[in-house]
Amino acid sequence: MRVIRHVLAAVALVGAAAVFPAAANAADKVCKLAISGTDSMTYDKKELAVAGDCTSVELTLTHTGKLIKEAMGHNWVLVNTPDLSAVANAGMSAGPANNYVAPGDKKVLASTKLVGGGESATVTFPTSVLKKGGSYSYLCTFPGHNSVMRGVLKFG
Ligand code: CU1
Repeated sequence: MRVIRHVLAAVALVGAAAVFPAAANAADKVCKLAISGTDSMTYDKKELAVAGDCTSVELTLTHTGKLIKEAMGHNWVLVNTPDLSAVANAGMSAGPANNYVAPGDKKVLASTKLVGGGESATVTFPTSVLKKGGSYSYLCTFPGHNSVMRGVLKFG
């Protein structure tokens, strides 16, 4: 009987230890955002807001059109606003095989893959890449799209 009690106590301790990592993550807050792209080369939103207590963002881009991605592909790329043109140009050079995002581009804060009509893509990124009170730009880097497919993301 005594042995069983010891075993139960050990199991309880292991259980408690397993709970601690979860408790440490209790402050994590994943905030979900959604944006759509259309066959008319537009996003449905010009502005996105992320609350200051979000620790990460899960953004889903949905292409609500019917055109294939080779003709009307869209992605969602987050940058510091002054880097917008540089990222768009580097993306164009990188081409469709890289979803029009230059591999390893440090100016890219987050990006989804390229999607065509009826498809969607999700990217999750930590808000540690953002500054509280900051304002950022997002764009579609498919060639020619960023002139109209761009918007502002605010954090905090
Ligand atoms: Cu696009």
